Amino acid sequence: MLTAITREVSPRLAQCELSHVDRCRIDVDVAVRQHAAYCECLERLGCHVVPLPADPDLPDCVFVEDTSVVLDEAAIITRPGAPSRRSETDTIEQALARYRTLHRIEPPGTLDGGDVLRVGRMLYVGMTARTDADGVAQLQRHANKYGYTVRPVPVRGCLHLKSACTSIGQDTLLINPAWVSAAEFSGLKLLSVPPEEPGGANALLVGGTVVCAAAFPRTRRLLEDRGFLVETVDSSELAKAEGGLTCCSLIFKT
Ligand code: CIR
Repeated sequence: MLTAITREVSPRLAQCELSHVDRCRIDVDVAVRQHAAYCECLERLGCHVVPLPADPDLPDCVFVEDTSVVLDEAAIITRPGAPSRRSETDTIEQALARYRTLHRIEPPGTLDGGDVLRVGRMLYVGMTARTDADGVAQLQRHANKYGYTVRPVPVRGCLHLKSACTSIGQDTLLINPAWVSAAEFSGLKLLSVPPEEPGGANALLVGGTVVCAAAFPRTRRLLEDRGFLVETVDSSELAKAEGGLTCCSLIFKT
């Protein structure tokens, strides 16, 4: 079975962290509706959704992906790179303790889950403003125990590695080569998003279905033409907070 941990949208979402996106007005009610539709989509695709309550003091708490790295054998609670996001991990840690042995990234290291792309036993880790060398080294120490290899990957022009590429199944990565070099992923099949849809590279694989944001119709068509099963959700309001589709859930086997 697949379990998906999600967290409700904070009423203070508009005070979120922003790095590569200009601040514009965010309608929290719309974000809440879009997030509910996202959770329904996960349920439709077979996930048991575990919704956690928002913390009004944590504007970015809906973006649970950044708070941990969930492997089949254990979970690593991160230390998010943005200081305003550090205490998001408390609630997630409590929720994950039911399912996995926990390890933690300790200060001074930083690591955002959005920078960790898992492909089989390989963990590609984006070197970004949120994830530093100490965070990667700590992740490596924990993950090595379970037989995973960690490979740091340079990223430019976007927030996280998974803004630039995501795994869509069939040994294939959906990638925006402007943000991460295709050469980092030798041995994998790569599908480049249309250049006019750079954010399309953040798609979410759930079971055998690729969930794609409604803002990227060309990416959707490309995926369908290549035989992928695609579902679309509208996440435009969460995108104003620099959130993609992977960042709103922690999906793992239970
Ligand atoms: C942040 O800057 O931390 C949030 N506003 C957005 C985080 C998105 N997380 C993700 O894509 N994994």
